[in-house]
Amino acid sequence: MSKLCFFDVLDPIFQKNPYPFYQALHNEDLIYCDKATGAYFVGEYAEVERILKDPSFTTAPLSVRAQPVMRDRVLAQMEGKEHSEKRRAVLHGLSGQYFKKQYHPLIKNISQELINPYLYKGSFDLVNEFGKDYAILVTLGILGLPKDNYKEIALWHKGVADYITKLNLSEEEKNTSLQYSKNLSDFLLPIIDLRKIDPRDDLISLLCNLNNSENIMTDSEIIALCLNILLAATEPADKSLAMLFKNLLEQPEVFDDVYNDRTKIRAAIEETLRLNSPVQLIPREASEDCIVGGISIKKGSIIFNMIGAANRDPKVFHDPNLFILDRRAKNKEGFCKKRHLAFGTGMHACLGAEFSLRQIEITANVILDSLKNLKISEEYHFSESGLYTRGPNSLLLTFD
Ligand code: 2IO
Repeated sequence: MSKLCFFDVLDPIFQKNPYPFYQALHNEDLIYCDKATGAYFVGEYAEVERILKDPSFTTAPLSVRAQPVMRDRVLAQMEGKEHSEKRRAVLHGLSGQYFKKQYHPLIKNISQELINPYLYKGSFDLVNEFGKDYAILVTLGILGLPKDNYKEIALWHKGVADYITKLNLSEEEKNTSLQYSKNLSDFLLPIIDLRKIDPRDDLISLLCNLNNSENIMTDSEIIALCLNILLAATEPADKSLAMLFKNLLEQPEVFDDVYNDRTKIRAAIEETLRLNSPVQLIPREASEDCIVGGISIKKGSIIFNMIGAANRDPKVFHDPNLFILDRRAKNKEGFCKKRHLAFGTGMHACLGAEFSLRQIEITANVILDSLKNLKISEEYHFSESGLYTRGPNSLLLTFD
Protein backbone atom coordinates (compact mmCIF):
# COMPACT_ATOMS: atom_id res chain seq x y z
CA MET A 1 0.00 0.00 0.00
CA SER A 2 1.24 3.49 -0.88
CA LYS A 3 1.99 5.98 1.89
CA LEU A 4 0.03 9.21 1.89
CA CYS A 5 2.43 12.15 2.04
CA PHE A 6 1.11 15.67 2.62
CA PHE A 7 2.84 18.35 0.59
CA ASP A 8 2.34 21.83 -0.81
CA VAL A 9 2.07 21.78 -4.58
CA LEU A 10 2.88 25.52 -4.62
CA ASP A 11 6.10 25.02 -2.62
CA PRO A 12 8.73 26.98 -4.61
CA ILE A 13 11.21 24.11 -4.16
CA PHE A 14 8.77 21.73 -5.88
CA GLN A 15 7.99 24.28 -8.59
CA LYS A 16 11.68 24.84 -9.30
CA ASN A 17 12.48 21.15 -9.58
CA PRO A 18 9.76 18.55 -9.11
CA TYR A 19 11.98 15.66 -10.24
CA PRO A 20 13.43 14.78 -6.80
CA PHE A 21 9.83 14.66 -5.52
CA TYR A 22 8.98 12.21 -8.31
CA GLN A 23 11.99 10.10 -7.39
CA ALA A 24 10.93 10.03 -3.72
CA LEU A 25 7.42 9.09 -4.83
CA HIS A 26 8.79 6.01 -6.60
CA ASN A 27 11.44 5.07 -4.04
CA GLU A 28 9.10 5.32 -1.06
CA ASP A 29 5.83 4.43 -2.86
CA LEU A 30 4.08 7.71 -2.08
CA ILE A 31 0.87 9.40 -3.06
CA TYR A 32 1.09 13.13 -2.42
CA CYS A 33 -1.87 15.04 -0.99
CA ASP A 34 -1.93 18.81 -1.31
CA LYS A 35 -2.43 20.31 2.15
CA ALA A 36 -4.38 23.35 0.93
CA THR A 37 -6.86 21.65 -1.42
CA GLY A 38 -6.89 17.96 -0.44
CA ALA A 39 -6.20 16.99 -4.07
CA TYR A 40 -4.25 13.75 -4.57
CA PHE A 41 -1.16 13.54 -6.79
CA VAL A 42 -0.51 10.07 -8.20
CA GLY A 43 2.69 9.23 -10.08
CA GLU A 44 3.07 5.45 -10.30
CA TYR A 45 2.95 4.52 -13.99
CA ALA A 46 0.56 1.58 -13.54
CA GLU A 47 -1.88 3.61 -11.39
CA VAL A 48 -1.82 6.63 -13.71
CA GLU A 49 -2.46 4.37 -16.70
CA ARG A 50 -5.31 2.62 -14.89
CA ILE A 51 -6.93 5.90 -13.77
CA LEU A 52 -6.77 7.41 -17.27
CA LYS A 53 -8.32 4.27 -18.77
CA ASP A 54 -11.10 3.96 -16.17
CA PRO A 55 -14.10 6.19 -17.01
CA SER A 56 -15.20 6.22 -13.35
CA PHE A 57 -12.41 8.80 -12.99
CA THR A 58 -14.10 11.61 -14.89
CA THR A 59 -12.90 14.80 -16.54
CA ALA A 60 -15.28 16.84 -14.36
CA PRO A 61 -12.40 19.04 -13.06
CA LEU A 62 -12.34 20.71 -16.49
CA SER A 63 -15.75 22.28 -15.90
CA VAL A 64 -14.10 24.60 -13.34
CA ARG A 65 -10.52 24.59 -14.65
CA ALA A 66 -11.25 25.15 -18.32
CA GLN A 67 -14.86 25.85 -19.18
CA PRO A 68 -14.99 29.50 -18.05
CA VAL A 69 -12.22 30.44 -20.50
CA MET A 70 -13.07 27.86 -23.17
CA ARG A 71 -16.64 29.26 -23.11
CA ASP A 72 -18.22 25.78 -23.45
CA ARG A 73 -17.23 22.11 -23.23
CA VAL A 74 -13.99 20.86 -24.82
CA LEU A 75 -13.65 17.37 -26.35
CA ALA A 76 -12.21 15.93 -23.13
CA GLN A 77 -15.50 16.75 -21.37
CA MET A 78 -17.65 14.87 -23.87
CA GLU A 79 -18.53 11.19 -23.97
CA GLY A 80 -20.53 8.65 -25.97
CA LYS A 81 -21.63 9.36 -29.51
CA GLU A 82 -21.00 13.11 -29.37
CA HIS A 83 -17.42 12.52 -28.26
CA SER A 84 -16.58 9.79 -30.76
CA GLU A 85 -18.10 11.66 -33.72
CA LYS A 86 -16.42 14.99 -33.00
CA ARG A 87 -13.12 13.36 -32.10
CA ARG A 88 -13.13 11.33 -35.32
CA ALA A 89 -13.89 14.43 -37.41
CA VAL A 90 -11.03 16.48 -35.94
CA LEU A 91 -8.68 13.49 -36.20
CA HIS A 92 -9.62 13.23 -39.86
CA GLY A 93 -8.92 16.94 -40.37
CA LEU A 94 -5.42 16.45 -38.97
CA SER A 95 -4.73 13.18 -40.79
CA GLY A 96 -1.99 12.19 -43.19
CA GLN A 97 -4.26 12.79 -46.14
CA TYR A 98 -4.04 16.56 -45.56
CA PHE A 99 -0.65 16.46 -43.99
CA LYS A 100 1.45 16.00 -47.06
CA LYS A 101 -0.09 18.61 -49.29
CA GLN A 102 -1.19 21.23 -46.74
CA TYR A 103 0.39 20.96 -43.32
CA HIS A 104 3.88 19.83 -44.30
CA PRO A 105 4.63 22.86 -46.53
CA LEU A 106 2.91 25.19 -44.05
CA ILE A 107 5.03 24.00 -41.09
CA LYS A 108 8.19 24.01 -43.18
CA ASN A 109 7.63 27.55 -44.45
CA ILE A 110 6.80 28.97 -41.03
CA SER A 111 9.91 27.36 -39.55
CA GLN A 112 12.14 28.62 -42.36
CA GLU A 113 10.74 32.16 -42.28
CA LEU A 114 11.21 32.44 -38.52
CA ILE A 115 14.77 31.18 -38.69
CA ASN A 116 15.92 33.27 -41.68
CA PRO A 117 16.51 36.55 -39.77
CA TYR A 118 18.94 34.74 -37.45
CA LEU A 119 20.99 32.88 -40.07
CA TYR A 120 23.80 35.45 -40.03
CA LYS A 121 23.58 36.35 -36.36
CA GLY A 122 25.30 33.24 -35.03
CA SER A 123 23.03 32.86 -32.01
CA PHE A 124 19.39 32.86 -30.97
CA ASP A 125 17.04 31.84 -28.20
CA LEU A 126 15.08 28.85 -29.46
CA VAL A 127 12.24 29.51 -27.01
CA ASN A 128 11.75 33.28 -27.08
CA GLU A 129 13.05 34.16 -30.54
CA PHE A 130 11.58 31.20 -32.37
CA GLY A 131 9.42 28.71 -30.46
CA LYS A 132 6.70 30.98 -29.11
CA ASP A 133 5.89 32.60 -32.46
CA TYR A 134 6.33 29.24 -34.17
CA ALA A 135 3.79 27.53 -31.92
CA ILE A 136 1.04 30.09 -32.47
CA LEU A 137 1.72 30.52 -36.21
CA VAL A 138 1.48 26.80 -36.93
CA THR A 139 -1.76 26.55 -34.97
CA LEU A 140 -3.32 29.54 -36.77
CA GLY A 141 -2.18 28.01 -40.05
CA ILE A 142 -3.81 24.64 -39.48
CA LEU A 143 -7.01 26.22 -38.22
CA GLY A 144 -7.02 28.47 -41.29
CA LEU A 145 -7.04 31.72 -39.33
CA PRO A 146 -5.44 35.00 -40.43
CA LYS A 147 -2.03 35.57 -38.89
CA ASP A 148 -1.59 39.35 -39.25
CA ASN A 149 -2.27 39.98 -35.54
CA TYR A 150 -0.68 36.78 -34.28
CA LYS A 151 1.28 38.50 -31.48
CA GLU A 152 -1.97 39.65 -29.92
CA ILE A 153 -3.52 36.21 -30.33
CA ALA A 154 -0.44 34.70 -28.67
CA LEU A 155 -1.01 37.02 -25.69
CA TRP A 156 -4.70 36.08 -25.44
CA HIS A 157 -3.81 32.41 -25.79
CA LYS A 158 -1.38 32.73 -22.91
CA GLY A 159 -4.05 34.29 -20.71
CA VAL A 160 -6.42 31.42 -21.44
CA ALA A 161 -3.66 28.82 -20.90
CA ASP A 162 -2.72 30.45 -17.56
CA TYR A 163 -6.31 30.18 -16.30
CA ILE A 164 -6.29 26.43 -16.96
CA THR A 165 -2.74 25.57 -15.97
CA LYS A 166 -1.73 27.94 -13.16
CA LEU A 167 -2.69 26.61 -9.76
CA ASN A 168 -2.43 29.90 -7.87
CA LEU A 169 -4.02 32.61 -10.02
CA SER A 170 -5.19 35.81 -8.28
CA GLU A 171 -8.70 37.15 -8.90
CA GLU A 172 -7.21 39.93 -10.97
CA GLU A 173 -5.28 37.48 -13.16
CA LYS A 174 -8.42 35.37 -13.56
CA ASN A 175 -10.30 38.42 -14.80
CA THR A 176 -7.56 39.20 -17.30
CA SER A 177 -7.74 35.61 -18.58
CA LEU A 178 -11.52 35.86 -18.93
CA GLN A 179 -11.11 39.12 -20.86
CA TYR A 180 -8.56 37.49 -23.19
CA SER A 181 -10.94 34.59 -23.70
CA LYS A 182 -13.63 37.10 -24.71
CA ASN A 183 -11.16 38.78 -27.11
CA LEU A 184 -10.45 35.43 -28.75
CA SER A 185 -14.16 34.74 -29.03
CA ASP A 186 -14.77 38.17 -30.65
CA PHE A 187 -11.93 37.46 -33.06
CA LEU A 188 -13.28 34.02 -33.98
CA LEU A 189 -17.01 34.73 -34.29
CA PRO A 190 -17.03 36.68 -37.57
CA ILE A 191 -14.67 34.14 -39.13
CA ILE A 192 -16.91 31.29 -37.99
CA ASP A 193 -19.92 33.04 -39.54
CA LEU A 194 -18.06 33.32 -42.86
CA ARG A 195 -16.91 29.69 -42.82
CA LYS A 196 -20.41 28.43 -42.07
CA ILE A 197 -21.69 29.92 -45.31
CA ASP A 198 -18.57 29.49 -47.36
CA PRO A 199 -16.45 26.63 -45.99
CA ARG A 200 -12.78 26.44 -46.97
CA ASP A 201 -10.35 23.57 -46.81
CA ASP A 202 -9.29 24.27 -43.22
CA LEU A 203 -9.84 22.96 -39.72
CA ILE A 204 -12.01 25.88 -38.63
CA SER A 205 -14.47 25.16 -41.46
CA LEU A 206 -14.55 21.56 -40.33
CA LEU A 207 -15.29 22.61 -36.73
CA CYS A 208 -18.06 24.99 -37.87
CA ASN A 209 -19.83 22.26 -39.76
CA LEU A 210 -19.75 19.36 -37.29
CA ASN A 211 -23.55 19.47 -36.99
CA ASN A 212 -25.60 16.37 -37.60
CA SER A 213 -29.34 16.00 -38.16
CA GLU A 214 -30.31 16.04 -34.43
CA ASN A 215 -27.79 18.54 -33.25
CA ILE A 216 -26.90 21.98 -34.56
CA MET A 217 -23.89 23.30 -32.68
CA THR A 218 -24.23 26.63 -30.93
CA ASP A 219 -21.63 29.35 -31.50
CA SER A 220 -20.19 28.83 -28.02
CA GLU A 221 -19.75 25.11 -28.74
CA ILE A 222 -17.90 25.91 -31.94
CA ILE A 223 -15.75 28.53 -30.18
CA ALA A 224 -14.87 26.04 -27.42
CA LEU A 225 -13.65 23.51 -29.97
CA CYS A 226 -11.59 26.18 -31.73
CA LEU A 227 -10.08 27.30 -28.42
CA ASN A 228 -9.51 23.65 -27.49
CA ILE A 229 -7.37 23.15 -30.58
CA LEU A 230 -5.74 26.57 -30.32
CA LEU A 231 -4.59 25.79 -26.79
CA ALA A 232 -3.75 22.11 -27.12
CA ALA A 233 -1.69 22.66 -30.28
CA THR A 234 0.12 25.82 -29.14
CA GLU A 235 0.91 25.40 -25.48
CA PRO A 236 3.19 22.30 -25.65
CA ALA A 237 4.90 22.97 -29.03
CA ASP A 238 7.72 25.40 -28.14
CA LYS A 239 8.41 23.49 -24.92
CA SER A 240 8.86 20.14 -26.64
CA LEU A 241 10.94 21.58 -29.47
CA ALA A 242 13.33 23.33 -27.09
CA MET A 243 13.74 20.32 -24.80
CA LEU A 244 14.42 18.12 -27.84
CA PHE A 245 17.35 20.34 -28.85
CA LYS A 246 18.59 20.66 -25.29
CA ASN A 247 18.62 16.88 -24.89
CA LEU A 248 20.38 16.32 -28.21
CA LEU A 249 22.97 19.05 -27.77
CA GLU A 250 23.86 17.90 -24.26
CA GLN A 251 25.07 14.61 -25.76
CA PRO A 252 27.04 15.54 -28.90
CA GLU A 253 27.41 11.89 -30.00
CA VAL A 254 23.64 11.50 -29.89
CA PHE A 255 23.22 14.80 -31.73
CA ASP A 256 25.59 13.63 -34.50
CA ASP A 257 23.83 10.29 -34.70
CA VAL A 258 20.45 11.99 -35.25
CA TYR A 259 21.95 14.64 -37.54
CA ASN A 260 23.34 11.92 -39.82
CA ASP A 261 20.30 9.64 -39.67
CA ARG A 262 17.16 11.75 -39.60
CA THR A 263 14.90 8.69 -39.22
CA LYS A 264 16.03 8.84 -35.57
CA ILE A 265 14.36 12.21 -34.90
CA ARG A 266 11.12 10.47 -34.04
CA ALA A 267 12.74 8.44 -31.29
CA ALA A 268 14.44 11.59 -29.99
CA ILE A 269 11.11 13.43 -29.82
CA GLU A 270 9.41 10.51 -28.08
CA GLU A 271 12.25 10.26 -25.55
CA THR A 272 12.02 14.02 -24.95
CA LEU A 273 8.29 13.74 -24.34
CA ARG A 274 8.98 11.01 -21.78
CA LEU A 275 11.81 12.79 -19.99
CA ASN A 276 10.45 16.35 -20.24
CA SER A 277 6.69 15.93 -20.59
CA PRO A 278 5.24 19.31 -21.57
CA VAL A 279 1.93 18.39 -19.90
CA GLN A 280 2.90 17.34 -16.37
CA LEU A 281 -0.56 16.98 -14.86
CA ILE A 282 -3.84 15.48 -16.05
CA PRO A 283 -6.71 16.00 -13.59
CA ARG A 284 -9.52 13.55 -12.92
CA GLU A 285 -12.37 13.35 -10.39
CA ALA A 286 -13.38 10.15 -8.58
CA SER A 287 -17.08 9.62 -9.38
CA GLU A 288 -17.25 6.87 -6.68
CA ASP A 289 -15.43 5.99 -3.48
CA CYS A 290 -12.38 4.14 -4.74
CA ILE A 291 -8.94 2.73 -3.97
CA VAL A 292 -5.83 4.29 -5.49
CA GLY A 293 -2.44 2.77 -4.68
CA GLY A 294 -4.18 0.84 -1.91
CA ILE A 295 -5.47 4.06 -0.30
CA SER A 296 -9.20 4.75 0.11
CA ILE A 297 -10.28 7.87 -1.71
CA LYS A 298 -13.68 9.53 -1.32
CA LYS A 299 -16.11 10.20 -4.13
CA GLY A 300 -15.62 13.74 -5.48
CA SER A 301 -11.87 13.81 -4.76
CA ILE A 302 -9.61 15.45 -7.32
CA ILE A 303 -6.73 13.31 -8.55
CA PHE A 304 -3.88 14.88 -10.48
CA ASN A 305 -2.09 12.29 -12.55
CA MET A 306 1.58 13.23 -12.45
CA ILE A 307 2.61 12.46 -16.01
CA GLY A 308 6.17 13.62 -15.42
CA ALA A 309 6.48 11.16 -12.53
CA ALA A 310 4.83 8.23 -14.33
CA ASN A 311 7.19 8.75 -17.24
CA ARG A 312 10.15 8.33 -14.89
CA ASP A 313 8.84 5.28 -13.05
CA PRO A 314 11.89 2.99 -12.64
CA LYS A 315 9.57 -0.04 -12.66
CA VAL A 316 8.85 0.77 -16.33
CA PHE A 317 11.86 2.77 -17.59
CA HIS A 318 15.41 1.78 -16.63
CA ASP A 319 17.69 4.72 -15.76
CA PRO A 320 14.57 6.90 -15.93
CA ASN A 321 16.37 10.23 -15.54
CA LEU A 322 18.61 9.66 -18.56
CA PHE A 323 17.91 10.54 -22.19
CA ILE A 324 18.38 7.23 -23.98
CA LEU A 325 17.65 7.58 -27.67
CA ASP A 326 17.07 3.92 -28.44
CA ARG A 327 15.33 2.85 -25.24
CA ARG A 328 12.34 1.66 -27.27
CA ALA A 329 14.39 -0.07 -29.98
CA LYS A 330 13.19 -3.66 -30.23
CA ASN A 331 15.47 -6.59 -29.33
CA LYS A 332 17.74 -4.29 -27.39
CA GLU A 333 18.94 -5.18 -23.96
CA GLY A 334 16.75 -3.39 -21.43
CA PHE A 335 14.12 -2.69 -24.09
CA CYS A 336 11.17 -0.70 -22.68
CA LYS A 337 7.87 -2.24 -23.67
CA LYS A 338 5.76 0.69 -22.54
CA ARG A 339 5.34 4.03 -24.24
CA HIS A 340 5.41 7.24 -22.21
CA LEU A 341 2.12 8.76 -21.06
CA ALA A 342 2.86 12.28 -22.31
CA PHE A 343 -0.18 12.11 -24.60
CA GLY A 344 -2.32 10.58 -21.85
CA THR A 345 -4.08 7.30 -22.60
CA GLY A 346 -7.61 5.94 -22.74
CA MET A 347 -10.57 7.51 -24.52
CA HIS A 348 -9.30 11.06 -24.06
CA ALA A 349 -5.72 10.41 -25.20
CA CYS A 350 -4.35 13.31 -27.24
CA LEU A 351 -5.90 13.33 -30.71
CA GLY A 352 -3.11 15.56 -31.98
CA ALA A 353 -0.36 13.11 -30.98
CA GLU A 354 0.62 11.94 -34.45
CA PHE A 355 0.22 15.44 -35.88
CA SER A 356 2.47 16.96 -33.23
CA LEU A 357 5.21 14.35 -33.79
CA ARG A 358 5.22 15.12 -37.50
CA GLN A 359 5.15 18.86 -36.79
CA ILE A 360 8.18 18.80 -34.49
CA GLU A 361 10.00 16.43 -36.85
CA ILE A 362 9.63 18.85 -39.79
CA THR A 363 10.80 21.82 -37.75
CA ALA A 364 13.73 19.93 -36.23
CA ASN A 365 14.85 19.07 -39.77
CA VAL A 366 14.63 22.72 -40.85
CA ILE A 367 16.73 23.77 -37.86
CA LEU A 368 19.31 21.01 -38.44
CA ASP A 369 19.58 21.88 -42.14
CA SER A 370 19.80 25.66 -41.59
CA LEU A 371 22.12 26.02 -38.61
CA LYS A 372 25.59 24.49 -38.85
CA ASN A 373 27.74 23.63 -35.85
CA LEU A 374 24.83 24.10 -33.49
CA LYS A 375 25.75 24.28 -29.80
CA ILE A 376 24.27 25.36 -26.50
CA SER A 377 25.70 28.81 -25.69
CA GLU A 378 28.33 28.89 -22.94
CA GLU A 379 26.38 31.75 -21.38
CA TYR A 380 23.23 29.67 -21.06
CA HIS A 381 21.74 28.81 -17.68
CA PHE A 382 18.91 26.33 -17.75
CA SER A 383 15.72 27.03 -15.87
CA GLU A 384 12.22 25.79 -16.46
CA SER A 385 8.81 26.66 -15.09
CA GLY A 386 5.23 25.50 -14.90
CA LEU A 387 3.48 22.95 -12.72
CA TYR A 388 0.80 21.84 -15.19
CA THR A 389 2.45 22.59 -18.50
CA ARG A 390 6.20 22.84 -18.05
CA GLY A 391 9.04 23.94 -20.27
CA PRO A 392 12.35 25.79 -20.43
CA ASN A 393 12.32 29.57 -19.96
CA SER A 394 14.89 29.93 -22.73
CA LEU A 395 17.42 27.96 -24.78
CA LEU A 396 20.39 29.97 -26.05
CA LEU A 397 22.03 28.36 -29.06
CA THR A 398 25.09 29.34 -31.10
CA PHE A 399 25.95 28.32 -34.67
CA ASP A 400 28.26 29.24 -37.55
C1 2IO B 1 -7.35 22.14 -23.40
C2 2IO B 1 -3.33 21.49 -21.19
C3 2IO B 1 -2.39 22.38 -23.20
C4 2IO B 1 -6.36 19.21 -24.13
C5 2IO B 1 -7.55 21.36 -22.15
C6 2IO B 1 -8.57 22.06 -21.32
C7 2IO B 1 -8.02 19.94 -22.41
C8 2IO B 1 -6.96 18.95 -22.82
C9 2IO B 1 -4.68 18.65 -21.96
C10 2IO B 1 -4.06 18.94 -23.26
C11 2IO B 1 -2.99 20.01 -23.21
C12 2IO B 1 -3.34 21.39 -22.68
N1 2IO B 1 -5.99 18.75 -21.80
N2 2IO B 1 -5.03 19.20 -24.27
O1 2IO B 1 -3.98 18.31 -21.03
O2 2IO B 1 -7.06 19.40 -25.08
